[in-house]
Amino acid sequence: MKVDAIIVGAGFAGIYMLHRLKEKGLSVKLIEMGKDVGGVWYWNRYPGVRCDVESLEYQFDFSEELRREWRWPERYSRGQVIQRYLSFVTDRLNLRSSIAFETRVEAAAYDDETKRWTVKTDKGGSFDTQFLILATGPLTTPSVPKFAGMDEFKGHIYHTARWPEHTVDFSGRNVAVIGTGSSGIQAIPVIAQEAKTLTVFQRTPHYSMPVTNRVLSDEEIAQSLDSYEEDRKIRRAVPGGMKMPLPQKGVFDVTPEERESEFQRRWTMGGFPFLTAFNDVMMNPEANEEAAKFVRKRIRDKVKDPKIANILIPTDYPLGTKRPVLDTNYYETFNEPHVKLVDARANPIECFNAQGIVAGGKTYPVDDIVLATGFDAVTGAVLNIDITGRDSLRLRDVWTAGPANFLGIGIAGFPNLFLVDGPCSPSALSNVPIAVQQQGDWIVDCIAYLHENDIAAIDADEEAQDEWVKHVAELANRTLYPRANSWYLGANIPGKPRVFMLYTGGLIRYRERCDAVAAAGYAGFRLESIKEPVKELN
Ligand code: NA7
Repeated sequence: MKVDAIIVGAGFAGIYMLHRLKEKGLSVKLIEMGKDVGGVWYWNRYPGVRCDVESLEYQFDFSEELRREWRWPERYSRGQVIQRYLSFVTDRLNLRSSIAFETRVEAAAYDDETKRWTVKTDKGGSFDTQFLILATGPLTTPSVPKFAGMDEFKGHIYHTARWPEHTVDFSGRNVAVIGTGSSGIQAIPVIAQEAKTLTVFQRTPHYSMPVTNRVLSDEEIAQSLDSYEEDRKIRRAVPGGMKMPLPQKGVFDVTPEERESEFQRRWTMGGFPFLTAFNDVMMNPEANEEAAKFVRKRIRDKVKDPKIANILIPTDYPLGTKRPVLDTNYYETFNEPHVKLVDARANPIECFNAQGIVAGGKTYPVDDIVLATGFDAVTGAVLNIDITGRDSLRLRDVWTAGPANFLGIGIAGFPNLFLVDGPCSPSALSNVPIAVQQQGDWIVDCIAYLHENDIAAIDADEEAQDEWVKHVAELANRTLYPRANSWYLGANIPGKPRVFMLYTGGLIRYRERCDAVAAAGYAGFRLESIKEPVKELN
């Protein structure tokens, strides 16, 4: 089948790309491995799954009608509600017929003669397309640790990112959860309410802040609709792409009393505003430590047994450098008599056996095991596709030392391939629905420019790419982010190169750079027509 563009992935990024490209009159097919749209919100169905960005922010804002037609029930949405929202958007924009569901893209190869891609799927389908747009998402490929004896375990093993569609009933069952990132911390209090016993295996303690979720009132919804235009502007004038109280001062610009009071105020608000109480928390280790000390105190307040509190309290990496978690009753759950915490750092998991999990020489018998062990993040889903560019260059070989691209959008040697919400872009460090609209608009404008100027292919220049990768690393190194073993760095996957994979400079700076490149005739990209050899425009 011959099309103008193939999009891979039906999350926020893919749906927006599909809408914009169809609007421009291109023939487009979106290929999605799930049975429905939603991306991470389709697959993450585990108990307690919730977004850590507020509902009124975490949605598209390109259409006032869409906003008026959808009613968010809660301040922080359940994953299933966001999936339903994306399904609503898909139908409302009449996009469903352009999506091939339950289909996985296995390979994509570029032909330098025709300047087109051949995309192959697991259903035997083959597409001939000019543009290949990878909207595969940063949190798509589950990380499933290979514990010895997994096959011997007699009970059920679930992964939070591949939760069954049917309801899983844990009543009367002895359950183990491995992992205490967002997925584990959200699931643990909910599973604990149902299970007979719950044993949590924690390798690294996380910093978790109260989400303070609540039902959204009609007044709040009406107010957000009244300020639709103004809020759109605000989102584009702040680095994170979401309306949130911004800091004016550094931690040490105020007295200790003022600091404590501001931390407390933000803590009570709930959610990420705590992290932005002061402007140097993510940059200055001493400032960060003040915020971390506040959180540690709150954990001690919540957990009755000081020995358990000690295991739950992070001390060896800065607050916020592993993605902080927003929870409801996480720490309090460890006060329940049927909930046990195993320090899997002091007593590493050795293997599974027929009865359960063996850690520190002891068997913990359980009926069910929940792996909340995260993702091969940011690059996993891209590299799962066997992508071959110019001169038989394989992306898997090119990215052995970490992801490289220009602007987080184009990869040198892989013409007409665009990444959305991918490595070296703001992605999960910003408000994703807003970030993907900016990147999507840039890509649509770029494709229009190519058409208008009779250009058959666009390819990132290697020098521009090297400079961008260096810039992304330099920005990250100015922050505290590289100081933790996080998925941002690939540190959670054995053998993965340790490279900070996201752009920490914020959406404003990122947009300015993207716009400057476009305004200069796509400087930093090589533009090629079918007949002529490479034309250097920069
Ligand atoms: P995360 O945040 O990567 O958390 C995974 C957790 O699983 C984390 O506590 C890991 O410990 C733990 N883990 C992973 N492998 C093992 C093994 N082999 N043994 C013991 N423990 C292990 O993934 P999530 O799904 O919770 O969240 C991902 C993002 O989704 C989140 O940041 C939000 O953006 C939404 P570790 O810390 O590596 O020691």
